Amino acid sequence: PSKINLKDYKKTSFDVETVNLDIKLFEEYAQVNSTLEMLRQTEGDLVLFGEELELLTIQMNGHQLDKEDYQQEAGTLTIANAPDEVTLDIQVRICPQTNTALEGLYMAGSGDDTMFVTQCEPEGFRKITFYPDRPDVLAIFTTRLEADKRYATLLANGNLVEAGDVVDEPNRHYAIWHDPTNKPSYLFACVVADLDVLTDSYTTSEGREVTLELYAKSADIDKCDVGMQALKDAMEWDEVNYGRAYDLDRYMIVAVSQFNMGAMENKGLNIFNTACVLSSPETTTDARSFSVKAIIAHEYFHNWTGNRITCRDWFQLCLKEGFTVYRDQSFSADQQSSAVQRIDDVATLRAHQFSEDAGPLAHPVRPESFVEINNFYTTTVYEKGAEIVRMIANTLGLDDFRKGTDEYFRRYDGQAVTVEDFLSALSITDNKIENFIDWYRQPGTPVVSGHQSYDSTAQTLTITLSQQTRHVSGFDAPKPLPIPVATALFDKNSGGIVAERMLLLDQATQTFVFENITSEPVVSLLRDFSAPVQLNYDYQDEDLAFLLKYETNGFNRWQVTQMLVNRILLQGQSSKSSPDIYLQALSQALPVLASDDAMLAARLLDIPSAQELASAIQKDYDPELVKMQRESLYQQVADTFKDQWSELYKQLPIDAYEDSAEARGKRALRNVILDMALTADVNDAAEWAEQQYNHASCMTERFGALKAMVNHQVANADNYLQDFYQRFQADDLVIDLWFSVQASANNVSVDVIESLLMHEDFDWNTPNRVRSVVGAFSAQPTVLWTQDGLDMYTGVIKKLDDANPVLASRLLQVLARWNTLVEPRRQMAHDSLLDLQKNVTSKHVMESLDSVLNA
Ligand code: B3K
Ligand code: ZN
Repeated sequence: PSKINLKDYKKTSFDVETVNLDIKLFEEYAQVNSTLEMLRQTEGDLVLFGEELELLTIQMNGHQLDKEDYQQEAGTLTIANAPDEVTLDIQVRICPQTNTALEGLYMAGSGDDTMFVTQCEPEGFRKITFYPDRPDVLAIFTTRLEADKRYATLLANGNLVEAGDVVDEPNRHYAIWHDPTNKPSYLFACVVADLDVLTDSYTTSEGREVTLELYAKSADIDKCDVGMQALKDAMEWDEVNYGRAYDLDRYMIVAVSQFNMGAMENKGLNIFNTACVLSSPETTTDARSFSVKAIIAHEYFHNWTGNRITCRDWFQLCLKEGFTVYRDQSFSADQQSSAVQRIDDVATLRAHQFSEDAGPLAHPVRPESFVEINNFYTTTVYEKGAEIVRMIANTLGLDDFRKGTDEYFRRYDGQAVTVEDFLSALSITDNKIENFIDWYRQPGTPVVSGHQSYDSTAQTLTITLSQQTRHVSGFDAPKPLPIPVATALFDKNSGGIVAERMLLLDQATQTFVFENITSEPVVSLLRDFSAPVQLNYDYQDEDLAFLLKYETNGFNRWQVTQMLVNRILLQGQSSKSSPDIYLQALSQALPVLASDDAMLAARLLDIPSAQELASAIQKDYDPELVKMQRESLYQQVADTFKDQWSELYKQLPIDAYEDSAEARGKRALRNVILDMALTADVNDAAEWAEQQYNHASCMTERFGALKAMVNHQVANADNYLQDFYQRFQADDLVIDLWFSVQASANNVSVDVIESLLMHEDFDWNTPNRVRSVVGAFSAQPTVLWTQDGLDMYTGVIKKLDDANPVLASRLLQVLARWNTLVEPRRQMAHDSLLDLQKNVTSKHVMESLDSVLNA
């Protein structure tokens, strides 16, 4: 398979004006007839893409084409010397029933309980019919669906124009949908199913009455209210914050249990993984429910950032994803404490994106080449992409950012554009953000180091900052990036702020002078994580403890605890910080916070995950050692407050369920305290866990108790696991939790995983289920990086390579940092990867494996 390069971008020779699709579903296959009206826009052949299609006939302007009239090879169909105006009629046959890759049109479910859905982004439409399947070809779609009447629900993009019975076929019916908006093929969707619907409505600021419909299986329809409310909140939020109103009369969301990722923003017809749309207090944890709202908002926001304005080519993916993630993060920050939102977003960025950027899969936010674009739906494109938009917004200031986004929507509505177009619209008030383009081009996480010097005579504080980015092979030598560093100076005596400024570091090294500073202050940097960088400032532990006490920025209070923890865990033996200062600082902060902001208090007790710690280790990473150090620090924290857990726990009794930020905070803190108490061997803690499980008002409480019991192997843990299974046997998403709590248990072994994979409820065709076992297990580096662990894990990848290469490649990416392991694990991992290479064929897995092995 060949590389595709950004620099080779060319317009298509032919544009599509309109598409008429006729999709007939039968027991064993689907017949797809299409009519494309096309117009020449530049010289050259007419090129269509098509994969896994059985071509029946093709006509051009009414004439049947014979084999010698076109050329078919490797996924393309080329017609040379086509006239300037072309009508193509194409008939193909496809087989959704055997489509396990979950791209294109596929059948989900099994037995009597099946449905047909599509996933076209990025290149799935070419598995439905021949088409110039690229994001810069925009057309008007009309879709006719026909199927057996047992599939009562027939949906496609846009508005329903007509529906009825098929003449002479009493068991079949049809529906015709018309989408008035010009759209790329990756936003096409249809659904043929038997579903219930929750209906609501929303009147936009422009006075449009929009029907909102959320489709799910009848057993799940009572779990749709949270999603529906989130949709209405998101619609209003986008009107208020970006001046964007919805543009069709209907907005549909469909829940599907077999789906490769979270959700898909198809125009007017979103398709969602059940895990990302269904939510009820009894079955869904708070964390999951909160992310349901965020994902609903994310897909809704794509209507403007992605659909109305789309990407010129897939290299520009961050244009829609980075901006849309920034928008959904801002939306979520309005739904809870903004500090906690920022903490969660940054924790995800650090754990996943920083480690991606530090390893062999590092790539720019806008990649320059790819073999398989599916491999680039990464945390770098999404989360680092969002960080860039955030830096731009903060640099411009929110008013000018809004003027810039207004201009972006005004200028490019209805077009397929580039990152440069985005920056040029945002520069309408000011061109100070032009050099942010380098953030999109340069891979690697910059490290910002710095120190300060105070001149008591001149009463000045000088801060010196410098930046350094590792040179990723295959790219130009890194150059300095514009790095906004939000800074505040704190008076050592009063703890108050004496100066506040946004420093812009855009050279390799720079000094910043603060005047009229009457005594040496403590400096707080990178407030609210103003840039996606590693900070390496020459702090004393005492400074960090001071900031934990006095910082008014909630995010930075968390950040300093993380710095302290990292110092304790990661520095060389000799210079290692002692945990004392950290524990003292915690003991001052915790009691106050526990009553003021329970969610923040819960976060302050975070100890970075093993993967996050590993991402900072370049060589001789020893998973056992890191695990031991993490656990020993956790134990020290638990022991330090041993006498207080009981009181703190009792201050948080189980109340009637409420979905407020405050109630969620209390539940989160209660679960953290329960785990701490079990760690410290507090008398009765096992009993608290059982009580909490038995009297739980919601899943957060029940699952928190179960997890704690399983991780601490309390005497009754197995009985509770069994009880949990029996209670929720009929609910797939809860059974996913049941699998994952076992697969991610502290003491998990490869045998346990193997037996979970053999369980009668395990299903290789349901990505959620695969992730609940294999994904959960991959977070256990001490077991993953053993011969048995690797054999099992690579065995899974081999198994999925052909059936579902998108999922297989995603799982493989977890092994990217094998090269940093201590021997003999490193050699073991290398051998496993080489062996895997001999046994896989999909271009998805091959491309990832090539990069990973080139470490
Ligand atoms: N745009 C889709 C992602 C499609 C992934 C294809 N492998 C969902 C989202 O980002 O909103
Ligand atoms: Zn998205």
